[in-house]
Amino acid sequence: LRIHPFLQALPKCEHHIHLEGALSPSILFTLAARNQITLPQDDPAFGSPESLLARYDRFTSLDDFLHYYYIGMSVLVHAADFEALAWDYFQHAAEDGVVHAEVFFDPQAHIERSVTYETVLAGFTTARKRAESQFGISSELICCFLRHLPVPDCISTFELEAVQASFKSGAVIGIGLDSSEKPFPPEMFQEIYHKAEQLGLRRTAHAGEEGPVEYIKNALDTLHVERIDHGVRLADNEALLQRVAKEGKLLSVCPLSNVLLRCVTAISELPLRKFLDANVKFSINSDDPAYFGGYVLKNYCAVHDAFQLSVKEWRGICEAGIEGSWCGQARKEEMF
Ligand code: ES4
Ligand code: ZN
Repeated sequence: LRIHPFLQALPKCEHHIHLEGALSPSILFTLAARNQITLPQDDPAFGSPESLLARYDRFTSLDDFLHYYYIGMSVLVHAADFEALAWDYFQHAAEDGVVHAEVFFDPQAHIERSVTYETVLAGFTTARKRAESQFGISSELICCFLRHLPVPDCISTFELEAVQASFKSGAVIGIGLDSSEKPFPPEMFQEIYHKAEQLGLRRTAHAGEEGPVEYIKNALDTLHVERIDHGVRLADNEALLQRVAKEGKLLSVCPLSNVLLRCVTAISELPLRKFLDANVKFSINSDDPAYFGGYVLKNYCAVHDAFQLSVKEWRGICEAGIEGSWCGQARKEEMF
């Protein structure tokens, strides 16, 4: 895999990065020791940062990955831990030439361990401010709900005073839906998305990663999402593909993630040529960079090696990413 200086220099926006997925094995072990968190003793993968990293090469599915993802984040306890995690991500983002990042986080996974929403938000906010002042990277936070948990749990988290306050202040601009996709179809979460729409929040959802193309349609029809996370299965339905193109909705595609979690066997199998030809907008993203072998530039390079896109096509992809971002118009114009 070559590093392409041209791709590094493009004004890249990232729309699909789970901050908890930026937890590197080395930070994971450091925080586990500092916070006296016991990692599973019965899984040799947790023997050392090196053995854990080696295990990440052998994910068999989304759920196999999520098992490690939820154990990993159990080491995050204090605001300083969340700050260190986000700061590590923003340093990589700066190196990779990211100008704007809209980042996901999973509050339920922390609240259920008695880590407060305020703690999580405080750490992330400190890191975001530093990324803005030190690197000029603008960012937004998107609060994700875990679809494998009972819907009432999602709703009560959404209704928490601290969560509502973060929406009202603009600290968090929107909501997402993640974790195990099947058998948790988007329409289960209508109530929360309708409440979010009424509050004027931005809305996205993971759909068509492991789940079928119908989940993409249902996310659009029942959740009124403005973006689709992954959406690779969109290629399975020509009419829906045309509709997404016409509505100008952006897919946040995660190439290395799709290979590592075996949604496709190779990057070349992704329907990116089809999306370009049909005018379906997409951005390229890292998803869980510490788990999937690389940050966003590595995803760009892998796509280039598989598809040999033209300079014009690359510029078009980055322009679509800027247009599909949820920042203000003034910031968009700076990025072009
Ligand atoms: C995720 Cl790759 C992926 N899919 C669904 N949920 C997730 N949470 C973190 N990474
Ligand atoms: Zn994701």
